[in-house]
Amino acid sequence: MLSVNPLHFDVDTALAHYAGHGYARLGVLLSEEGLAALRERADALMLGQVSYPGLFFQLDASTGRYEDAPLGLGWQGPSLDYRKLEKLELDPLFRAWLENPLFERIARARIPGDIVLYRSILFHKGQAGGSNLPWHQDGGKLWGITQEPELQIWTALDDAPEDGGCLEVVPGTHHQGLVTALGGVIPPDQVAARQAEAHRVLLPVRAGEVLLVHNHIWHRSGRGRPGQRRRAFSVCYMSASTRCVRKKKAPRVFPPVFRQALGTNDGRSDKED
Ligand SMILES: O=C(O)CCC(=O)C(=O)O
Repeated sequence: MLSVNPLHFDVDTALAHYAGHGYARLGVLLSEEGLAALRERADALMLGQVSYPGLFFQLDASTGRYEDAPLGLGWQGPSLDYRKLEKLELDPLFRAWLENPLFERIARARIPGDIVLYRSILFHKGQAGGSNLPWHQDGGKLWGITQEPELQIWTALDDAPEDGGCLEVVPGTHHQGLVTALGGVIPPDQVAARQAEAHRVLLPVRAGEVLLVHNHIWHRSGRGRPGQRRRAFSVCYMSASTRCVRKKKAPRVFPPVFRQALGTNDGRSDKED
C-alpha cells in the first residue's frame, strides 16, 4: 500500500519537526490502490457489508455541531453518516496500513520496546459536511491509562482542503502538556488566553497524505465541504508498558502491533521534545 520505499524514506526531517512543533507532514505515502481499498472498506464497514464484533460506531450530529453527536448508541444500521469508527485494527486492510514498515520505523524512533495501539480510528465528515471537532488534546484522565501516549499517525483518505475539514493545529502547544487533568476538549477561556485562532496553522492535505500529530498538540477540524466527504484514519501508538486504569469495566488490553526484535536495541532516537 505504500507509495514510497520504507527503507530509504527520510523520516528524520519529519521527526525533528514533530518534536519541535508537535506535528509534521510526511507527504503522500498511500498508493492509489491502497487509497481505493481503504475508502471502499471504510464505506463497507459503515454500510454493514463487512462487520466485526466489537467495532465501535458513532453517528454524526445532523446539526453539524460536535456537541450534538449522540453518545453511546453504537451501530445504528447502514449509513454513510457515521462520524467515528474505532477498533479498525480488527479489519485486515486497515491493519495492514497501520503496521506498514514505514510507520514501524517512525514508531520505533519514538517509542522504546514493544509497541501497542491505544486506538485506530476513522474520522468521517459525510456528504452533508459532518460536524466540527473543537480544539482538544488526546490524553488525560479521559484516556484512562498509566502514561501519556504521544504519537499519532493520521492518513487522509480524501482531500481535506482549508475550507473542507482539514486538521488545524496550534504549533508548539504540546510542549506545555495537558491543559486540564481530564484532557479532551480545551475550555474556551484557555482557547482565548492562548489566542489559538491567531496562532493556528491549517494543514490542508490531498488524499493519501500522512501527518504526524502529537497527542498533546492542540488540534481541531472544521466541517467538510457539503457534497465532498472527508475520511481520515488516525492511529495512536504507545509503549506496551502502558496499563489501563479504568475500574467500572474490565481493564482494556491493548492490541500489540510492533514487537521488539530479540537482540536489538529499541531504535529510539535521541531527539526529545
Ligand atoms: O480527523 C479529524 O478531524 C480529527 C483527528 C483527530 O482529532 C485525531 O487524530 O486525534
